Amino acid sequence: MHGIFGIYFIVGHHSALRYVLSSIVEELSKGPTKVVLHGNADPDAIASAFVVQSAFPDVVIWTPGGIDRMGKVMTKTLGIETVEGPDEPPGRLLVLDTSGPEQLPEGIDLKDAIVIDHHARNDRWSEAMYYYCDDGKSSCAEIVYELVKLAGMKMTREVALALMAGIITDTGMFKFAKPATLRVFSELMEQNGTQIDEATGLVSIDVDTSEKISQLRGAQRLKYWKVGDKIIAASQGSAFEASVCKALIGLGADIVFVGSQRGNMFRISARATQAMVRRGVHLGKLLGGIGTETTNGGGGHPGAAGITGMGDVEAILNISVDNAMKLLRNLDSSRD
Ligand SMILES: [Mn+2]
Repeated sequence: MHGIFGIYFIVGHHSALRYVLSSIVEELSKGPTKVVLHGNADPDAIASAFVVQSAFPDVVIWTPGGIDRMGKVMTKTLGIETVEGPDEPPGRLLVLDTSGPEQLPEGIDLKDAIVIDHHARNDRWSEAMYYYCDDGKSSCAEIVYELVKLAGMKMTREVALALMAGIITDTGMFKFAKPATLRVFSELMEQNGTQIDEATGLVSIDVDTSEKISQLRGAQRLKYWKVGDKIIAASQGSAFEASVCKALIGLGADIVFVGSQRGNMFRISARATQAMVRRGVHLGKLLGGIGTETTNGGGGHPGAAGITGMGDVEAILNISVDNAMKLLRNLDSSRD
């Protein structure tokens, strides 16, 4: 099977994509399966795993890199069981919602793995037996929804609500949703009699004081650069990078990078406004490029991305800002 899917993807033929999904359905029906999720698994990842667990036999959800706060509210409310620890559970490996292998524990064998994702296409997954990547989807939940529909599964209310919550969080409450996302969402509501507030309730968390302080510190340490009438900002902190990014976008920045250093490891989150994305900014590609340049792992969506690795956070922040400035200048000159 190796490599065949790559050809289908380039052809992009609808029935060919469906063929790959049906092959995946067939494989998962054999069981057992261990679903593995990226570190700090978010509601989209958790929802996708939960749906697979409900539709196929003997599915264990493995979260070796932990679960984020919204994901934890969701697992608790829906009673979703996950296995944390470093020990690999038995079963066929299914990787969901994960942009690259570097987001998983080291030494995982990808030979028989199935990878389903909606981030920018990543050649580092080429070892996997099946790599189904649809970066036209706003969430992994939408792809998994297709998958279980093909499997002929009868959806429960809980499963529908989980998918809705995954879509809501990955689209920033529909801000980044595609028309097809809304069609899936309305289908989920209609067929299961579910309401939007039930789904948001699965992922609602109070912002605690430590997060607010991280945001304030991020603002305090902020540096910014002007390119034309656009503003690129960068800051450093020790926690809540994504939340600090959001706060700095709220202050008026168009593109933001927030990094933290832990020992010799660094972590950077990046965000761009939708207006920037519409003008051609793709932070997933921008950070992915840095990952290749520096052998760190980076990737993500056009408007939200991250990079982790070994090295000096300040240096990588500088490279990120430089690349973003170049990108904005190029976009400006290509418009003239
Ligand atoms: Mn996702």
